Amino acid sequence: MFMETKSFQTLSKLSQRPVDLTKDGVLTPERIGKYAMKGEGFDLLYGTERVDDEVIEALWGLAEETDALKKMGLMQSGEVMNQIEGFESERRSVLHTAMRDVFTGRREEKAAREASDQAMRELEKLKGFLEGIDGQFTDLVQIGIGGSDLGPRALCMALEAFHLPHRRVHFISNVDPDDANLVLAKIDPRKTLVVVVSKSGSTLETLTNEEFVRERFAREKVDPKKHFIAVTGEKSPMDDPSRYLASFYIWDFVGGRYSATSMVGAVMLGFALGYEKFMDVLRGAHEMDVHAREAKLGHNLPLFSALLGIWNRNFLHLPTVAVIPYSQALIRFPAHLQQLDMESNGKSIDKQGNRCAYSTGPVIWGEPGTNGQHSFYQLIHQGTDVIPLEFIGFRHSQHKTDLSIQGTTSQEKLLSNLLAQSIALAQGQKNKNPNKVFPGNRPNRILLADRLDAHTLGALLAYYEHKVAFQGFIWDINSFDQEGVQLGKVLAGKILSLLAEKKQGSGSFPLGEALLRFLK
Ligand code: G6Q
Repeated sequence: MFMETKSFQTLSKLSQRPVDLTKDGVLTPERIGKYAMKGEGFDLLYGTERVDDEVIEALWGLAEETDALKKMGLMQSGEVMNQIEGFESERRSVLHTAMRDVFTGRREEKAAREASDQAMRELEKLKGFLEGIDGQFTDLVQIGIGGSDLGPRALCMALEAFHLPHRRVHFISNVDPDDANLVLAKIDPRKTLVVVVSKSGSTLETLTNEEFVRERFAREKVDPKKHFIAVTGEKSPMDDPSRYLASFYIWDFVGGRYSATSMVGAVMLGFALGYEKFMDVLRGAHEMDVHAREAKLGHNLPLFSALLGIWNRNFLHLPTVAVIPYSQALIRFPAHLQQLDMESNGKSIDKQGNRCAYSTGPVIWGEPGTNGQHSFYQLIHQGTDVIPLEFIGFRHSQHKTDLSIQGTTSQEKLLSNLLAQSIALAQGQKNKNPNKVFPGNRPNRILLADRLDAHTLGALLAYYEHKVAFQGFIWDINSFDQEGVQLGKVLAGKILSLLAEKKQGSGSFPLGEALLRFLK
């Protein structure tokens, strides 16, 4: 479907001669002013992408021909989206949006309404729970991995400026005992809540770390039943309320990497920020959900961001994307996006099971600016590969304290760096000395908001979720399963069984046995 569209043909032709941003008179103030889109508190500045009016028109045409908006509507109404037709697959609705559809905008469709009702019940339970434990705990340890760690951790770190006083949050994800030991060295079990998060209730790393931490509590004569909380799927192996102080539920229609706004992130964020501030995260996400499904072609921010990505990936043939937040608080956000994007769109068959004859999800990576400027920007400016960038910036810092040094505040210095990089990458620099030549034409765009607070963060999270989903819709791939991740779990399980069988092979997995020899 993707390659058969008329827009695909048009874009292929246009990509023979994309706009040259380094040419005199191309990158003008008028262009910067014109190529900007607004919505939900964000400005998307894309004058530094290699697009012109014709390309933009064809990109919107591509969204229309592939029914991208219709599919977003179907997803948010609870239609089964997670499947490969004609083959065994998960066959599930994809309803992470229902986790925040708990305010005014309840959907009429039964599946979506039931999902948001379930979410509301868990939220009310959480509210009561948080009131009940108020003043009893100073620390919270979240144990979980993948989707049960990355998104929640990124959000927690992003909002540290707004954490309640005297509340600290720690994370254990890696089965590396050093991870757990490091956290355990910082906490007093008597004053610590432990939230064990596993949708499946069967993830090796999480269950191992739970036992690791339980053992420490038991050693210190602290009853885990009064400190441990479970967040898991109903009827999972972890669904045993008798072992926990409280149990909260998540459902199979919320994918791990889309679960930060479900109970997977809610318990920890509710503890850290307070219930009401956590609800601001949901509010921001909900507003972006409504925007993603209702804003029309030409005005839809995450859809346009998805289209610009497709232009760079499929027509300019650029295989990676760097996401660079000019915000220290977003230090783990690229790691979350790495999972969100690459686990969702790292696929090479379409929804009918056919091999894709086109590229799909790019490699996503990133690190906050300005720090990145002092390391990998060298390659970004002068390397042989062109790397598109998505900058994220905020007009104001989270903390009100700032200082004017030599005429500018730190926040002004941060933003000036962002703007200067965006222009330099697009425009390049001519010089007689080849070592000082910057080729330019390095596509990039800026997503700008006022301040990184709970509401804006929720909207930012949802913006990226929808960008990824839109790309999947246009590429006609299933963005909601993860066979590649499942394989790793199965193989590790096999090797572990061998190791447990007296640490010598059973003969059933010779390659594993061969590798095990190297551990001796
Ligand atoms: C996310 C993935 C994966 C998952 C982890 C943890 O979309 O499926 O990262 O979140 O493997 O799984 P559990 O929550 O089931 O422990």
